[in-house]
Amino acid sequence: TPATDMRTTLGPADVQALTDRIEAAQKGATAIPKLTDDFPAMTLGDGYAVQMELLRRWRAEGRRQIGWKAGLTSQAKMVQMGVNVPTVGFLLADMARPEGSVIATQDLVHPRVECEVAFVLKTALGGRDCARADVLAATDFVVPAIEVIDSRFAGFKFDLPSVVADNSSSARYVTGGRALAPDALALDTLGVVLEKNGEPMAMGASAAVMGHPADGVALLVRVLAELGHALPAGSFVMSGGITEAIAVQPGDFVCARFQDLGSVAVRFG
Ligand code: OOG
Ligand code: MG
Repeated sequence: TPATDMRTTLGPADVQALTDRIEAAQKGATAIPKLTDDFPAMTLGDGYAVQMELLRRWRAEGRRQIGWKAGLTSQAKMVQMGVNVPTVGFLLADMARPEGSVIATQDLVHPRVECEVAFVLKTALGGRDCARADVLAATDFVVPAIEVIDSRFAGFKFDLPSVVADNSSSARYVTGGRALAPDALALDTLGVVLEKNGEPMAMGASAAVMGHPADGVALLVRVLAELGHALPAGSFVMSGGITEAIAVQPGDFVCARFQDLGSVAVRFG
């Protein structure tokens, strides 16, 4: 399945019923079986139909969208999750948490942390042929981020249609460090170390994301173009975890140290 194959099989009633399941699991922080257990014919396009209905509902509730995230853009993440197609998810303003704050795990099922390069756009970006140079030209600055993912599927086990419907496991995100213009650093060879309670748990370089993190953003733009979306100026975009994700528990302290961009830290309570 290419990342942009949006063929669908589900009818509107099934999309509503599956969105109900995801919405309840996210709001209640409860684990549910993956959606393909009941709908084995679900496609990537069906997963996005559910995700877009979830986004529509939450925006109708007054929640504000700040941007998007790419997921499963590195080999480490694909191997860890057993899914070999990158995905996208939406980010709401109320998913953000301040650097140095305590993130409540009681609102989450089984959180994990990832280290990612985030992009903030100065101009709009869209189109089916978006490439690295388009992303770099549209970028105001990059900033280091920790993403807290939380699959709503039991055992953190899923397949491509299910994880896409679950908004690519989006839960929380934290930015910190320092913002730099994309031409002020070598964006593809950034070293990163992800620490938990002072111990290095994972390390890598930003090229792990499709060769260059801007390629992760370009992929996201192309997927969204297939879904009829473009990114407005000011969008906040996360390019995908560089290393595998690390599970966290109450009391854990996580610090992601990025070459040139500084560090981001957060605690779990
Ligand atoms: C899906 C989300 C992956 C990333 O950065 O690769 C993701 C998951 O692994 O649960 O956010
Ligand atoms: Mg991520």
